[in-house]
Amino acid sequence: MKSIQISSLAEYKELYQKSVDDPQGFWEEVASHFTWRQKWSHVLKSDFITPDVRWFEGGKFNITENCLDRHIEKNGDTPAILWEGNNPETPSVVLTYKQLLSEVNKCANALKSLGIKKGDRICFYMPMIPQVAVAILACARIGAIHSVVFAGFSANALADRIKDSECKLVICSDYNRRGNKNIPVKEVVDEAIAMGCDSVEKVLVYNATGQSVNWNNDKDIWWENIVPQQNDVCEPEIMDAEDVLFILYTSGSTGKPKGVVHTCGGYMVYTCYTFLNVFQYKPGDVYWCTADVGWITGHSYIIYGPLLSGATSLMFEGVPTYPDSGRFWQVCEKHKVNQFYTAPTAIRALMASGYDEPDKYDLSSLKVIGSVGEPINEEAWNWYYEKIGHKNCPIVDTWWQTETGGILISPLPGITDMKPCFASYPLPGVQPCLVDTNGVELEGNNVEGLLCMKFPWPSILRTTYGDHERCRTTYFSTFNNKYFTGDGARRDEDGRYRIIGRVDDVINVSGHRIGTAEVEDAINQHEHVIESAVVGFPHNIKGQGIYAYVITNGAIGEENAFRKQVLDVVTKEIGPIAKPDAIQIVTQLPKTRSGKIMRRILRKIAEGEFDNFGDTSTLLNPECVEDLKNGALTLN
Ligand code: 7RM
Repeated sequence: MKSIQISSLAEYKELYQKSVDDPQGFWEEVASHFTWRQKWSHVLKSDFITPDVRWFEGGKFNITENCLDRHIEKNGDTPAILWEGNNPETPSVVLTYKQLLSEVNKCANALKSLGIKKGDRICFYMPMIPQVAVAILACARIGAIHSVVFAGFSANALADRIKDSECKLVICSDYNRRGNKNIPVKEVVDEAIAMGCDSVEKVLVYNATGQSVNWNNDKDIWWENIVPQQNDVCEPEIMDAEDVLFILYTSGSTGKPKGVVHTCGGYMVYTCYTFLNVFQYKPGDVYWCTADVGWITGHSYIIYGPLLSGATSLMFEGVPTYPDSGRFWQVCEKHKVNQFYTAPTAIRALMASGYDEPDKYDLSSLKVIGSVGEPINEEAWNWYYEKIGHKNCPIVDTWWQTETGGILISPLPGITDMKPCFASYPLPGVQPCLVDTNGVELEGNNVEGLLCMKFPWPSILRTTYGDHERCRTTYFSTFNNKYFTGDGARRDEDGRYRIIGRVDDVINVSGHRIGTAEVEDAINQHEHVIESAVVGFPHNIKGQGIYAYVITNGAIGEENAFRKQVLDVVTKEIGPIAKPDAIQIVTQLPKTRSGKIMRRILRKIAEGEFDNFGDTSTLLNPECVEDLKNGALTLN
């Protein structure tokens, strides 16, 4: 392998085969393209899939040296981050690799001056501004562990996450500009800290908007007062490949969100390898991923993957519809974007708000367009292909998860073929399989089943923070010797995968994972709620919407006022992204004799499907089904 980038179908096939026959040899070669201070003792210590896997153990390095320092000599003046503000009038900001390294080092020295050391956890609650990238890399440079929380989560949700990983420092901004809104950020952090986040010693605040905020002299520090004056040299902390790089919380089917843990070495190798291959990035290209850094897509494909590759990564502060629904395309035109990566929900929303809107912009710079986060429907795929890609750009429908760290299944543009709505083929190094509910592997093609992985890849999660057993039971014990993804999928006659969606109690709303249990717990906080059950239903724009069935104590008064209160409770407990689209007030939920809610029935009714409930003979209260149907809300 001369470069990490695959350039032909023959090479793809050859490498895929090699990665199966000799995974150690395959990954050893990929890893040799990075800067290590000391070579690893083993590429991989396990020949089956387990969270106890170790990749490149004994290898010493720092990921930021690979993201920044090693590009300086040849590409120091190449833009690393190209920032576009919420307001189109705001001048863009460019940080070259040289400048970014200098900013990161200053910030790293500031973190040190605050007493932050290797292994300490830092919580980020930040808008999409260059400083979030600077601070994340600064954190990694000194060996501290970042835990980025999406700035749309509520104070409650933030507090839970800060407490779970006992963060010493919170880094935030004063406000967050989004569309024509100015959202308080520092205020939410204050509120969260007041909820008993005793581990937090300091709050580092970046003054992004200049508006006034409450100030606590004991804890709060302005970024402007301690970062700019630091020395711009900071020797990177030398890390082991298996030292923790970050924690990122994600929702599962049960309980509270889990802190998915990724380690330095495998994550570095895998995100760079996938970035270069899936987007076929070439020097000089401008790459744009519209995700928020609060999600895994932002971590892997705005920050680490692109910077490890020496790419120019565009970072956008705003929203797709401000000042109007042409904004994405205006930014593509303005910066001559070559690779564009977004979510189906954004594509559907923009298609709905102006089918021909993209025609007003010159999108001829685009070479590859990508999709991530949820299944893309055919209509959206076609619009994206025709109106954005002008039938010249391969669409990379990339399937992956927070837990996988990087893209596992995706077309390689210009290399493998493409079929609408198919994530298609696994990348070399990835061994997917489909199993039935008993865990029996489905051989051959044209089969449908549960998507698993049979062999580890370098950026597989290592644990869920503070609860290794939970990691093992959630992902590695449903089926023997396999990692279970939670998704259902189909393999077509040529071996391409089509992802159908979650088979567990996780709802994918606009590409964001939300556990039904989490939403139920939030709704149950309302004083007049006795019990609730939440399911997903197909939603035209969001992919899935949230449908809540609620049993009340009868003291709720006017129903719509009550519904509004329920939405407020959910906003307070989790954040606006988890607000139900429909709340049906019911007197009973369909339950089995063992007391389990039969969600299948609730899903059907939410879908507007009133028959074919399957076997309901185990229902304790079959009479409630008629009432549920009668009270059903019509949606979409
Ligand atoms: C990257 C990300 C993971 C879940 C995953 C799927 C769904 C993601 C696709 C997709 C169909 C895709 N991480 N998903 N990508 N479904 N096609 N290309 O989204 O942890 O937040 O979500 O998202 O259900 O399990 S995530």
